[in-house]
Amino acid sequence: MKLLLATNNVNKRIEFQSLLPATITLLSLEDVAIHEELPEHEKTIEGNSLSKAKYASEKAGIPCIAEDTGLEVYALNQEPGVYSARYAGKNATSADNIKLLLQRLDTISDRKARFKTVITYYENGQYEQFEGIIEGRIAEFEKGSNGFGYDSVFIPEGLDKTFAEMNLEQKNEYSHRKRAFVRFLSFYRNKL
Ligand code: ITT
Repeated sequence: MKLLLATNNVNKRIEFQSLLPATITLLSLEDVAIHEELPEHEKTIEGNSLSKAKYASEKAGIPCIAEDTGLEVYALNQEPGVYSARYAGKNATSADNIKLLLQRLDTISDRKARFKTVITYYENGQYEQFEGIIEGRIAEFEKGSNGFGYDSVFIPEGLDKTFAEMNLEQKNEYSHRKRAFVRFLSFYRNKL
């Protein structure tokens, strides 16, 4: 069974690949000749997840999954949230985003945060969404070198190491993406 994964983020793709049953083959945007940026102009994680899945599915003419993820910091009114990828500006790197986040939390003791992923499955004008959340907190400084994005400053609840100090298998035990994916898979298995 082939399924299109609409993402330009190589790390997301690696994580999805590690979660897939062998019966499902992921197609990339390149496989279906989509080379442009996906539309992400909505104000919510759900909205952006849907707009990416809809765009890619309609353009390729096959069923598609896409996801949008945000880091929500409680003391910052859920920032950076839907703007996680561009928190420090349009062309910001993860290092820029983390720097700004740590600056904003510098004098704040409540460092509670969560990652939220929404996966959208889109097929023939119909869609379903699947949410995955992991609660945790933002570390005082970066730790670890695995993973991507904000992994080096996110510590899952009940643990004392960041996602970047874990290998992928360990991150998958807790991650927002895995939690959303498990829900998606129980829906998708009925289609196989
Ligand atoms: P798409 O092509 O899938 O849209 P993207 O990188 O633009 O890829 P998002 O719009 O979902 O992805 O942006 C999410 C931001 O949050 C981005 O800065 C990521 O680096 C970060 N992020 C997403 N998942 C993460 C994870 O599991 N751990 C750490 N940071 C993550």
